Amino acid sequence: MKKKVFVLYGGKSGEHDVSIASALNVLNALNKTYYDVFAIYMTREGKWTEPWKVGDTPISETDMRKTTTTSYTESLRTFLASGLDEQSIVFPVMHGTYGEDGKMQGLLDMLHIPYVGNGVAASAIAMDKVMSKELLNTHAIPQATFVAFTHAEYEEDESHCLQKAQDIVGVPCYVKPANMGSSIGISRCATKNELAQAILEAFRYDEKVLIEKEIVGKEVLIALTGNQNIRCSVSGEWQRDVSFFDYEDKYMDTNLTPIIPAQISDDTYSKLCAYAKTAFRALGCAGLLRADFFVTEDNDIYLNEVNTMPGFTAHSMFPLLVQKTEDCTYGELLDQLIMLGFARHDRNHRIQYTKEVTS
Ligand code: G1L
Repeated sequence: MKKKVFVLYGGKSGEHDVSIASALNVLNALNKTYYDVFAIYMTREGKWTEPWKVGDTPISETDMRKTTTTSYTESLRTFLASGLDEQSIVFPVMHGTYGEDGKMQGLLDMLHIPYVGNGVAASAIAMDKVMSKELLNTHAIPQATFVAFTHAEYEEDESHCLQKAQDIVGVPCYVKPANMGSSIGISRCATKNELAQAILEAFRYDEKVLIEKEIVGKEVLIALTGNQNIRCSVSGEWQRDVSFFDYEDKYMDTNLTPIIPAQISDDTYSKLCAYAKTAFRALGCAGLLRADFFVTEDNDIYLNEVNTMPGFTAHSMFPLLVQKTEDCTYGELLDQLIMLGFARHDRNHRIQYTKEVTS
């Protein structure tokens, strides 16, 4: 019998369009001889559309933005009644329902519905840059020196917080909202005079703010796949093509070319893999993780961030790294992740069952 794959995409987040681009690739690449494929769109307003079936004919971005919306509860009911069975799996190509990761995963857990990728805890922790930095610190993974404040702490004693940031982190530094979902609200401070302004800016987007020391180095990415057995990809980096001018003679620095493997030594690569695997285990990841590092001129290594829901178009680094490592297609990567999703679900079921029997 064919498996059913329900691809969830869109959502109430800044990454709405990123989600659509990624889900478009996923929907078209899923092998329709193995799977009955359904797409479920959540609008920017947070309304679910009816699941619609994707056939052999490739779909377009216009198809994906169709909004035959019903209210949240109505279509949630539709979704749950839409013929989910033992052979069904959800592929969530979006951040959590309301921008906080882990919520959709929690809902699916409670309904015993298998899904692709990371569970509640890993998704929620990775979403919060402060929580993930604190957790990974306890596993001796090198990271840029940082401090973090809640809005309440900062309000209570601003000058103490500023002093702490200067003493522990110093400048140049980056000030970021803790929430992983927002790429906005991030500033670089070259002098201490810019700190207060940058912190206030970051507090516009989150209750918690992270201040971290600037690391000068190149960013090297590693893709991890698996559940208990973690597989580490080759490394990758983006090379910025600065030699482009557009027709208006404006400087374009948006051309990024992937370099796979990254230009690093074998020794550095082994260290990156070891740290990446430690991070995967520390976060309790399932299915996949992208670990992003800085490698300095002196080959010092710092983990920059982990991503439980990495960019996922056919040209994104995560798929490219896995494809290069496993010598597989984008479609075969999806098969792998789906298989891992079912395997994790079966294992969780067995654990729950065993506990019931022994109690
Ligand atoms: F399901 C997977 F494979 F775990 C998965 C889910 C979501 C991989 C990658 C993503 N990525 C995204 O959802 C996004 C980067 C498009 C966020 Cl909006």
